[in-house]
Amino acid sequence: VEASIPEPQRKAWLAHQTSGFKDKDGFETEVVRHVETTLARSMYNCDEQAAYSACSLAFRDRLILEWNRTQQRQTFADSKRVYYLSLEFLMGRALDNAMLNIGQKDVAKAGLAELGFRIEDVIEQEHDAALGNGGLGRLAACFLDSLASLNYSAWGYGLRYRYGIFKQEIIDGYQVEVPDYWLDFNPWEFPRHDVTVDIQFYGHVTKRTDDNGKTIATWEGGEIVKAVAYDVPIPGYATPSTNNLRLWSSKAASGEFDFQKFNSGDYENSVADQQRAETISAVLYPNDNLDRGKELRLKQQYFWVAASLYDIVRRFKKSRRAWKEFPDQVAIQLNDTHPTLAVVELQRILVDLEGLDWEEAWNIVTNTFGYTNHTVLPEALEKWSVPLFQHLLPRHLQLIYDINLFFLQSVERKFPKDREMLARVSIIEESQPKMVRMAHLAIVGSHKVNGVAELHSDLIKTTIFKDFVEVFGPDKFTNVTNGITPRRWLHQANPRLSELISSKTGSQNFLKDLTELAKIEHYKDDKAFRKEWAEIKYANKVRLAKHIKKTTGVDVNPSALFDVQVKRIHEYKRQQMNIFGVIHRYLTLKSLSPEERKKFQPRVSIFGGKAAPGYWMAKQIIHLINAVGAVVNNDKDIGDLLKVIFLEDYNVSKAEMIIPASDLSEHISTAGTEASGTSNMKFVLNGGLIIGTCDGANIEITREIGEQNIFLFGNLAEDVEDIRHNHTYGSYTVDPDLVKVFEAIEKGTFGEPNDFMGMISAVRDHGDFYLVSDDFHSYIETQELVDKAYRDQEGWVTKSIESVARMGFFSSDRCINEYAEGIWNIEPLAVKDQ
Ligand code: GFP
Ligand code: GFP
Repeated sequence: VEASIPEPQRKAWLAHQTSGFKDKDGFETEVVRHVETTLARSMYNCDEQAAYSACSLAFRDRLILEWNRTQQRQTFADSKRVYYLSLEFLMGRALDNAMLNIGQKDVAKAGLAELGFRIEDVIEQEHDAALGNGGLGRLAACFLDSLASLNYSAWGYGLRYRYGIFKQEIIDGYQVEVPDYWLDFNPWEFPRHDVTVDIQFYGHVTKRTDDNGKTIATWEGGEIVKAVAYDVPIPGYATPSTNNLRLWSSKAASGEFDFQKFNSGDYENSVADQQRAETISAVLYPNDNLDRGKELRLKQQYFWVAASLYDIVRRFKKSRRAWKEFPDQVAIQLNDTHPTLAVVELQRILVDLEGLDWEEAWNIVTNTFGYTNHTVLPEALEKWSVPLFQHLLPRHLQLIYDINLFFLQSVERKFPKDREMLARVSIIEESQPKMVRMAHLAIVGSHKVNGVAELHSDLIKTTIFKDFVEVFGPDKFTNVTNGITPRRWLHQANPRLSELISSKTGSQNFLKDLTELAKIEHYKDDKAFRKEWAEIKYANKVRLAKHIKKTTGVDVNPSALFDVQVKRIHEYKRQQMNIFGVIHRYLTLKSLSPEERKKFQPRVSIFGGKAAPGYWMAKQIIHLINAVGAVVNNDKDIGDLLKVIFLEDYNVSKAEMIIPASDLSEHISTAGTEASGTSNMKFVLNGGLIIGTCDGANIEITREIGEQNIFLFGNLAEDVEDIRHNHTYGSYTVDPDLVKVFEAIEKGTFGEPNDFMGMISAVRDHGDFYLVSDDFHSYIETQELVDKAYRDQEGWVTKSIESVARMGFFSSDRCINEYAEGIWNIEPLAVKDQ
């Protein structure tokens, strides 16, 4: 790199190349400089918000140097890069992460203290970057951390939403959605006004034949919207590698507004055009695993993939290689079906714009893409209506028809005259109106399809994608079990535990190789170690108890068992079963004499999570949790024996506080519905135990940590279909304990019963699709086992230590290495001089 800097600039360049602050004085100087110049304030009126801004800017300066060097290193190496296309990146806060990954949090802590600030308060000032709904978006964020930490040449591509996932307020027990305007001051992004792409929508296609008899299609007319790049540096842990997340923002292409309209007095419309363009990247769609087929969402998808592909192709062209080398230089991962249009767009670029033959182009396309599926719920699989496609992306629809034709011809050759097979696998669903099935397109357009946990990857092969296994053979389908980054989810979220672990493993290397956690198992009988282990959990619970008091006014006893379920609210995740179980516990306590009650294990049931705004049942669940809390928390008979807490506005930074404070967490989805889960991994890594069903990654967690360290219950995935069949065609009765719970609700114990009847009748009258009643008895029994196990505090600590020691497998580093080897065929880029 150095050699490429022209002589006149080299000296200045070299002087500028120190990354990291020499010491706390160097850090302070930078903070003061940013306060006084960038922020144009004075140190005498520097509040915590200003201190946060200046501190972030100081670290950003450091990151940018490394970012530049990393980008240059990757450009010079000219080796294969991977592009992770995700409509969601649930990043959370950046400052703490940057300080820890660079390894200068101590310097910042000391420097801020000298300037009169507590680092924790400064970190708290940052607004979460909440560009995601839940697991899928947070997985993408963990992947970026691992890709950078492992020195892979990798970029993320996403949308820069003006509004991330809504902020949740709880008012009178109900969820109220408030817009999340997070961009007021965001030091972590760089606008690149020089990196823009014009994106076309609507219009029509003309075809002509050239001199060689080849048909040339041209997409004309319609409207143009401009995509502007915003870059977010992604620091690797303990490596100078700093990768890029490029987010696209939409802008009217014609500049500020249409001057013709303006001059003719039509000011309103000229502004309206501009607003219409900006709407594309305005909001993240809240997801409830139900595909709603909104035009704006399809516009978002095309806008984002077209801009990203333009950028990827432009970068590829810089190296002047032959097109057939494209898949040797570029791997693109489709995070769910949201970016599937990229398959069609690349084919369009190659055929229409670059003049490649169909076959040659299609070969390149299919060798470039990989597709990750995150759900087997059929209602969540994306479909777009053909008329909508025809209107918005007329050329893409033609290409989809051609892709489908060639694909179906190949199926016909393999399964002659099997028309039902053709209809089942077709990319086009012959419904009214016809629909484009995006998952089918993603499978046909990719060389590998993966699920996110073993059970899930098996299920996609035997259920939703069964026919494709027959068509393509089993090798195309693979599994990569999800993982989490131990940097954020242990080191950052639970610094004391991280420190205790490193004191026993001898270094912080376990943060780079999580299997080193195994070493702590040697200390599981060490008294001092165990004592500190338990103290750390207690301290984390005290911290959460303070937050609960501050935000809900409820006092909770940190010695009680903290039982946590935090995740998106969805019937398949079964928060309703949890709250029914809480009601059962309450009724049991009420039926006991004060003496008998004393024998009960005190519990705090903690819930958190957002309901999609249009998901009525999920909102009812939130309301019931709050209604139960209002009664139980004020019942003098109950006192500390049971508290029910709903924590408002669950997000990444709250997760960092809640997860380390959990004794028990609930991962209780109906077997076969949760693809993997990743919070289950976070909880165990922080020394909490799990109550869970045999679903998703719970199964692999059990295999790693041992059956004695997890509380499993409920029906198995393989039996779910039969049970459902029986609900519909046989006889079924609701579990007697659950009947009592329903009676209490219907009697008005928790307020107006009508408010909760939807939840009851889903179980009692509408076939209990999620098997709440079938699993209830075993759930309650297993909770009793939990109580018993918790009373044996020594035994509990042993389980906790053993579990953490055996969690090495669940690092997102392992996961990324599997993708790199099995799907992307890419190697880390050596970082010299470090
Ligand atoms: C180019 C250069 C990089 C530079 C970036 C900044 O990258 O060195 O850091 O632009 O946007 F090569 P490409 O996007 O062209 O890869
Ligand atoms: C989805 C699946 C989860 C899975 C994540 C990441 O999460 O089981 O762990 O994706 O693969 F449902 P949500 O976005 O639906 O929370």
